[in-house]
Amino acid sequence: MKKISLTQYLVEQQREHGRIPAQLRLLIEVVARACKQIAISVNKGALGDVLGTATTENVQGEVQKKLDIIANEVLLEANSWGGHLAAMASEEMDSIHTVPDRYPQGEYLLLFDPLDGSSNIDVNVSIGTIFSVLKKVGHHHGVNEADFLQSGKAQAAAGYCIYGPQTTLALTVGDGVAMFTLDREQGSWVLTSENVQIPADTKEFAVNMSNMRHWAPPVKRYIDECLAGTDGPRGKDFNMRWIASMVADVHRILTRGGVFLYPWDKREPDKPGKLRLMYEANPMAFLVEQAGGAATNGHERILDITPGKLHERVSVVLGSKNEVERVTAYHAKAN
Ligand code: AFP
Repeated sequence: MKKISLTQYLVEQQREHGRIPAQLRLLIEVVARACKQIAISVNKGALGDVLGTATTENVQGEVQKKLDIIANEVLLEANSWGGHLAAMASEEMDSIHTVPDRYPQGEYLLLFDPLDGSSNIDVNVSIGTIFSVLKKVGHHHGVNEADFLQSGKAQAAAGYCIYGPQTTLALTVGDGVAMFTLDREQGSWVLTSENVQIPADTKEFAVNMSNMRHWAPPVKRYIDECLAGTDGPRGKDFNMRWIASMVADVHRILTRGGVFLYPWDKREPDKPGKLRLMYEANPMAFLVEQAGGAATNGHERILDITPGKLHERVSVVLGSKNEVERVTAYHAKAN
């Protein structure tokens, strides 16, 4: 593959497909640069004052890690001056963050989980940043939370950066998925794969098995059949992976296939699931569908869900199309 930079890729994509107008290109480049900055902090580990917990809690009522706050600050600061954004929303902030009045407001809305997989920070396991881009609809001045409540199929772009053995950025603007690896000598993002495709079948599932006794019957049935292997109805053995960083589990699925489940469970029946719709499930569903995979909440396409609240949660089943369809079919039969 020709070694081209992120900038050249975006310019050529705009020339070819016309989906990356100047403001969106600037947004993507600014977010990619912010991820490089976050990677520097992540890679410092114990050598920088970045491990452990801060003294604060986020809107989810979770104790924040120092890196959660650092990553959030980096993204807010990087995106404030460019004139490409009207406002931002983050897992780490109760309400939306509008661009300061001293800067021009743009037409895009940026949502992010600045540091996904926080429970893995202090044990040196891959973590990531997830982002989703919407366009502000309507021509009213100013921006409010309601402007963000658009279904995932309205996304203009989505992506993540995984801070692992390599630092890799995955991106879609609706014309397939491309991946860029950080060249640390040059400090630049280099295109390392494009037109990523998820195999429709797989022998690998990702779920937190410790929750098994709390799942709804269709999920239990699906996993039991995977565990039954060649002697069971699936007639093949399965492997299991659970990294507990959604970015890392999704990256593996984009790279070699698989199915990821974070389903509803009966411990908190009013909570549809653990993962957040707007800045975890929607961007990952966009990427997975663009790579030929599928993503549902067990019943319907994640990208079709109309959000009611900025921080609402959702059940997630995503990855290899045939497996996601099987889990969804088991839910339909159960209803
Ligand atoms: P943290 O950011 O609190 O570690 O949660 C990560 C996450 O939102 C997602 O990245 C993982 O897939 C999932 O939660 C892991 O959840 P469990 O720790 O319950 O397995």
